[in-house]
Amino acid sequence: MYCVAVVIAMGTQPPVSDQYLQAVAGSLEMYVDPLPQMPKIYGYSMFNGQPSSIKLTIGMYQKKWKFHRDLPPTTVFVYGTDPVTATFPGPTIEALQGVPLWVTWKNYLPAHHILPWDPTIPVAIPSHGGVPTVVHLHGGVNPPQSDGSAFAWFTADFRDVGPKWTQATYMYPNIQCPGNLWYHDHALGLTRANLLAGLIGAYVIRNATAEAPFGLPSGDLFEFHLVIADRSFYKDGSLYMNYTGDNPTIHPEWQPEYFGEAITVNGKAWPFLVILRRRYRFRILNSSNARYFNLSLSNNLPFTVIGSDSTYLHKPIETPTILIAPSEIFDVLIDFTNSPTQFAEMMNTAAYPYPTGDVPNKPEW
Ligand SMILES: [Cu+2]
Repeated sequence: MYCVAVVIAMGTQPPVSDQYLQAVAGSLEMYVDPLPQMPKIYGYSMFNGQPSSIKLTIGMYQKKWKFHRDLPPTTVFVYGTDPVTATFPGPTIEALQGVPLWVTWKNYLPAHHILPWDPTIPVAIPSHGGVPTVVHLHGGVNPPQSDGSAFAWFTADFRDVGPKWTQATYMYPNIQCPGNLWYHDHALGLTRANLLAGLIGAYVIRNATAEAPFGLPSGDLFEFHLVIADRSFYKDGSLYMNYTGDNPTIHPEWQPEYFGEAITVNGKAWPFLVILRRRYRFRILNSSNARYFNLSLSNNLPFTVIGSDSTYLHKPIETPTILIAPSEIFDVLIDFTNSPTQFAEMMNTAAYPYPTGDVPNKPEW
C-alpha cells in the first residue's frame, strides 16, 4: 500500500458561510455601474479594401479590477495586449470569415495562483512553479495544435510546458460560419480556477456582406456583448472560491460546481445600460462555471433569437425567455421601440443547480 504525501495549496482566506457571501453580494447596490464594453482587437488588417491576416500577441496578466462601485478592487487574471488595457473579461477579438488569424498567447502570470488549487486531482504541475495556462477557442474549428489541449499548458516564458505543448503561436482559420465564439483557459485541472480568476473573452467571426441583407443593428452604439459571470466576493473585494471539498478526505479542495452570489456582466456587478427606443443586438455569453440563466425582461419585451453557439439559426425565433447553459451563447435582437416602460430589468429565474436547486430569491441582474 502506498501512502502519498500531498501539499495542499490552501486559500489565503478563512472559510466563510453562504450567508456571508450573500451578504457581501447583497450589499452591492444594483444598477450603479454603467455596462462597459470590452476593448476590441481586430484580427485582420485592411489594405486597399482587402483584408489580410495578421499576427497578434495577447498576454495574461495579474491586475486589480473594480467589479462594483462599492467593492474594493479585486485581484484577477486577465487577457489583454498589455497589463494596463487588460480587462475582465478580456478584449473582444473580431475576426473575419476566411481570414486566418495567428495569436501568440503569452503567460505573464506570477508564481502563485490567486485561487485555491487542489493537487490531488489530475492537474498541471510545473516543475518551476508558476500558473499553467493554455487558451482554447470555444466553438472554433481549429487544427489540434492550435486548439488548446488541456495537456498543452505552459507557464510564464514557456519555462515549463505540458506533454502536448508544440507551439507558442496558434492559428485560427476562421473558415466556419460567421458567429459567436469565446476563448478561455483550458489548463489541466485548473480550468475552473483560471476562468474564475478572469481568463475569459469573446470572439466573433464576421461576414458583413452575408449579414447586410438583414439590416441588423450594428456598430458600437447598437450592438453589444453581454458576458455574464457569477462571482462571490470577500468583503475586501477578493474573489471567493470554495475550497473545502465535497470529499475532503480524498480531494481536500475539489468542488464540482461553483455558484457566485453576484452576477457580473462585462466585469461589473449588476450594471446598467442607457438605451434609445430602437432595436439592439446583444451577443449574450454565459461564462459561468455551473449557473444557468433563464432570462426575461421586466417590461415583457421578447427576445428575437438570430444565432446560437457559433452560427446563425435557420430563421429567427421570438421568445419571452431564453435559457442559457454555461458556455452557451445567444445572439438576440431586442426592440425597445414600443417599450411600455422607461426602465426595464433583465431578470434571471433559473434554479441553481439547474433545474432542481434553489430559485434565486430576487431576480438577478
Ligand atoms: Cu469551452
